[in-house]
Amino acid sequence: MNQSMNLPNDRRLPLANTAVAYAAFLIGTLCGLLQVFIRNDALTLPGWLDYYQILTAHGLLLAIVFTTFFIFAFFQAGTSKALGQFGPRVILWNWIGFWITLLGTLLIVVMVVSGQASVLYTFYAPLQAHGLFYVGLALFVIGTWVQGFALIGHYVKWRRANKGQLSPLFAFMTVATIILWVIACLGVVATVLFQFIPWAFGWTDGINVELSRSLFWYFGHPLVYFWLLPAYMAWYIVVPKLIGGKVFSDSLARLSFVLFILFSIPVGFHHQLTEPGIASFWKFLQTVLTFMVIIPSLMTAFSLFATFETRGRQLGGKGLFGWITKLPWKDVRFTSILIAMLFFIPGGAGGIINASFQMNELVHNTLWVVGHFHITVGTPVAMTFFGLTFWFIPYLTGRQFTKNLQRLAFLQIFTWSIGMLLMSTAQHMLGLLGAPRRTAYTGYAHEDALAWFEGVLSNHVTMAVGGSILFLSALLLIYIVIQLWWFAPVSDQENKMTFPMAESDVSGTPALLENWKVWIGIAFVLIALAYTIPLSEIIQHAPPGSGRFQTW
Ligand code: HEM
Ligand SMILES: [Cu+2]
Repeated sequence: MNQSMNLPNDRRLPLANTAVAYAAFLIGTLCGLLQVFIRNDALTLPGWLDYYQILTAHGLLLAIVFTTFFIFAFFQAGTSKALGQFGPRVILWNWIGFWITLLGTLLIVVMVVSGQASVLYTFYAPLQAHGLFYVGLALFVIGTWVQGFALIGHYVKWRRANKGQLSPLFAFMTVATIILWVIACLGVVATVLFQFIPWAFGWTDGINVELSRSLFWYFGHPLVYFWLLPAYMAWYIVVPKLIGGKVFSDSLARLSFVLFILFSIPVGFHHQLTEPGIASFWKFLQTVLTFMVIIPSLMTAFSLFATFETRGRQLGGKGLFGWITKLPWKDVRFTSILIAMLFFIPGGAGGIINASFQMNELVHNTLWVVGHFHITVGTPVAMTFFGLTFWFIPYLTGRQFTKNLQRLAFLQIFTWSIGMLLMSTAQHMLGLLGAPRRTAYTGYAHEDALAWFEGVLSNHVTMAVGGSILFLSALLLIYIVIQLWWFAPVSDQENKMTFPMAESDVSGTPALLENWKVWIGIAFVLIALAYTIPLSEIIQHAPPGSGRFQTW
């Protein structure tokens, strides 16, 4: 600890964020472990602890807290590297934002732990949590905005000092992600401030459920891009550097991020395909817009593999696939992220299935969906963050990622991959056979249906085995994090970690790509097209507001 006291602010800030991220990760994965055993009827909880309480904690701690804190750590360290050291105001506002986000997090956690907010991480009305839970959510969002705007302030200053120049790719992508996040949060802020808080504190009688769900999903889909884009930043910028290559195309990279801003927001209805109260036309329109995201996704996939192939060939790889063997597989910082990418191939394909109007009918609310997000956010994003952690903490603490730790890191990503393969495959299969998600036990189905759940893979036991391996892997990661933070040898000059940022040639990149006014403008036009009419219909034709339900 003493050593970290002396670190400069642009190190301490990301370290503070990383600490919260990994604390949340540890508790969150422990909840996951309990879940797989409870669902498998191998564990019964004591009366004071409820399955849905644990599941709420799991979703929030991993999908919201772990991701967000880690992302800000990455942004802070990366922008101070790409654009130069933070000034005192940027530092101050980042800290203020960090503390507000943390305060919000603690309030949320206290409410969930004290059993007053078992509403799951989507907090659908008419389930009602204690009012302070929603206050916690609001603080959380405000805190991230303050950190986000502090970083944008740093960026604006750089642009003023470097008139007419495109910003470094890392900074551009950070700004794009923060813009996406701020626009996305408008929905959740609206429903929390104007619907949930007045309702939970008893200032209003009922809540418009459909409106709250629609506003939630206006936020909930771009949320997944808020997780993904920082992982893509690692893929576009960090990985090429690790393998000794360059960014394949600067303009392609920037264009793909711009397209993500445009096409990830006006699409929330694809989570509400089974809901009455939204006319099919609007669901259809938003589904079409959803599929537009395939374009920047494939652009990303193409660029990355082109970088790998170019580099592999430079290193002497021959034939169609010879370049693959030339990549630095022994470097866990690379290998972890490559495996993360591979998981994203079935993950993305599953997403296309989920978003397809008819196929959604089959998988909706089943364990399939749980399988899906564990091979999207739970592995491609999470394991990219693990891969970053291996150099990021040494970079921040000035310690060494020793050979022994590197070996443990391989074991960690290997076990995470195996555990996830087992767990998510079981979840996908069980889901196809009709096993529901978000239920504490599954023994209530018809006996014929129960027999379907006795396959080798389509089995809650397989899911539990996978989940247990995952939890062991999580513990191993925490061990590595602690070592890198406090115990690994302090690095000498030779072993010092740097922040790997690949070169990106901006000479062919049109300046228009960094004209945020244009892109934010188009984003709002698309949002208005996709949402104005259906939302006003939901408001005008609303049934009487719903009363509160507390099922726990
Ligand atoms: C030890 C590792 C993990 C295990 C054993 C695990 C297990 C599970 C299980 C069994 C469920 C479904 C429960 C149900 O529907 O009844 C679930 C839900 C979920 N998991 Fe995980 N998980 C793990 C890691 C992660 C990670 C790393 C993330 C994200 C970064 C994540 C995000 C989620 C989310 C968002 C849900 C949905 C919660 C809800 O339906 O409200 N999980 N997890
Ligand atoms: Cu979505």
